[in-house]
Amino acid sequence: MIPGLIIKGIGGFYYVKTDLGIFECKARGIFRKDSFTPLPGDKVSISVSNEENKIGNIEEISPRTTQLTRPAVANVTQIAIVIAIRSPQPDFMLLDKLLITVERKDISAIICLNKIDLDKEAEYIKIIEAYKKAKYKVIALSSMNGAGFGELEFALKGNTTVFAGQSGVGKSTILNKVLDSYVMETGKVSDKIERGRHTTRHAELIELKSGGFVVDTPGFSSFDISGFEANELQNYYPEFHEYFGKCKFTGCMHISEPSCEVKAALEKGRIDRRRYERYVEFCNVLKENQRKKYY
Ligand SMILES: Nc1nc2c(ncn2[C@@H]2O[C@H](COP(=O)(O)OP(=O)(O)O)[C@@H](O)[C@H]2O)c(=O)[nH]1
Ligand SMILES: [Mg+2]
Ligand SMILES: [Zn+2]
Repeated sequence: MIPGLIIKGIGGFYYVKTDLGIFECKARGIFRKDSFTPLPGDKVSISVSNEENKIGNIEEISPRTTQLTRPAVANVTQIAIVIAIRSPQPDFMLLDKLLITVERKDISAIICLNKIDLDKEAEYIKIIEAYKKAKYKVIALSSMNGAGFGELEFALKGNTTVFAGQSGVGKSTILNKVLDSYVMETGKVSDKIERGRHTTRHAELIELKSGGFVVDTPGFSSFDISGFEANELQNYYPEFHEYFGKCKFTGCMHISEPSCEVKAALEKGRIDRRRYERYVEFCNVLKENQRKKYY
């Protein structure tokens, strides 16, 4: 048996990268019986059935460190959430929901702020500052003039990074530029009807020359946060962490309680107000969902 990495799965075939090249493999019946499906990103052992034609069988799958469902990829170490300064306008609700989702897993997040060439007034600086307060790395990019790509490539090195974010923000364009030899389909923002054809339906790990892998995704316009209760939400805000246990009330949700250190930090400008306001909004939605569930 030889070790490998699943880089893509299509119609029951898995493409496994090994030291001997890429093998087209099937997963043995045993996985199907356990309703366990191999995923791109899985570290596997394969048996070689035909070395010349690079045909093999997946025999074993190593335990996963992480598992994403949309896209279905295993062992992702980093999510790059891409937003554009305009065209389309940044959707900060979506950005924060994505960040919450990433915080709930053992994966780190970076924010790629693309299309800064369209930002003549350098408005993007404010976005960088807001999210720096939230402890996130923000990389300002322009796929048009190449700004920020050195920093991006450094951040990608050695990671398996999934690119997420709204359709049209420039994910595929950024990846094409990073990979330069690998051509992915990119779409115009107006090509809404064509979207299906412009998107990568099968998650694929693409190897970087500098080490590491990237995964493009089709992008989506909305989704809901769910699966946890309102009082947990604060855990997914890195900028709140240093104040935990310092508020007057145990179980403080940092909204209307007196002597709250999070709110004190907000007044001092150490927490971004807009992001805090979205926190309150999400909290109310989660509370409302709980109320509906129990009464
Ligand atoms: N001005 C400008 N346009 C960009 C930039 N990056 C991408 N675009 C354009 O934005 C559109 C959508 O890009 P695409 O990569 O398909 O977005 P995706 O849906 O996120 O993969 C295309 O027309 C790109 O040419 C950028 O940095 N600046
Ligand atoms: Mg795309
Ligand atoms: Zn508090």
